Amino acid sequence: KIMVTGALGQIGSELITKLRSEYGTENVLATDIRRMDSATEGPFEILDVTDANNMHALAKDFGADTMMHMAALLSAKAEDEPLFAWNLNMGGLMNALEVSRELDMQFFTPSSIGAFGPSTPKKDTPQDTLQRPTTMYGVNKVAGELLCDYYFHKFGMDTRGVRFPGLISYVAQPGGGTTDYAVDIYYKALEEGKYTSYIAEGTRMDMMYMPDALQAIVDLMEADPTKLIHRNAFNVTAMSFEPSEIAASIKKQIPTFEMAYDVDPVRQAIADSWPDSIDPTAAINEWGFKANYDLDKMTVDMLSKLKIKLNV
Ligand code: VAH
Repeated sequence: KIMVTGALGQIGSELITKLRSEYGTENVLATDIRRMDSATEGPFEILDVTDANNMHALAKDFGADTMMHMAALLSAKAEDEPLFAWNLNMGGLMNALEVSRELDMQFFTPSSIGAFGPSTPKKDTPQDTLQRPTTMYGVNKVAGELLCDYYFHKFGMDTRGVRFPGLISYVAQPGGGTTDYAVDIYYKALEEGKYTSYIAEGTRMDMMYMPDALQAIVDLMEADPTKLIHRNAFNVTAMSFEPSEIAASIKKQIPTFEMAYDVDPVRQAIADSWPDSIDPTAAINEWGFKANYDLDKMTVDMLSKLKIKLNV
């Protein structure tokens, strides 16, 4: 029985659907700080992850044996409000780890390519390498990785995580990320036929389509623990592209699409501090990670799904 925090977030909102189809609706408790807008079936509770007592009570009452902690403030928002980001990202994580330890739960939380910094090798970034991020979000992610490994070594907790690249999806729009230009571009391509990117041409970053991200979570959590050399957190990626390449992929489907640039220095600085492409070999070798969507396959699926969602 799985408890999910941040169930209304970009990953959380689709993770709930994925987990309920894999394990049964009644076995997945969705929680978030506000009520679900669309009245979907299945267990849901209001939870502020900085409230340890409520988190413990909900997990205990539900009989959860697995915690998937997805609630967090993303990179750009965290740069705007670093203190709030620290309290939410680290306070929430510590509560989720403690509740999971007390109730003997298996544990998952995502890290990010944001856990790397300017001094990290940018090409084929190794699984084990220098991590000195220059953003509050990155500090939170590195600290989070170390904390999750600590709970594994110190308390024998079954903690597992992946370093997600930028995630692209059409269900819930991301809030406050840096890679979100790669989501916004699809909406604007259909709504306006053009997009003005806040990330500069030539800025290469790792990306992944949401279906591959959700499958990676399930595959990692079901992996044979004796095969895991690493735990928190595995590099995973499906593709690496820069704005002009996603624009070209969209142009193949919408020939009249036009791309422009108006760089946002804050989010550009964040993007520049991250790797260009990371090496997912450890995830492939230790638990069979694989991605099914490349850029063009993702573009075709995103545009077809958004045409329905936007009714265009
Ligand atoms: C962000 N989408 O932009 C998130 C993610 C790697 C990027 O951490 O902050």
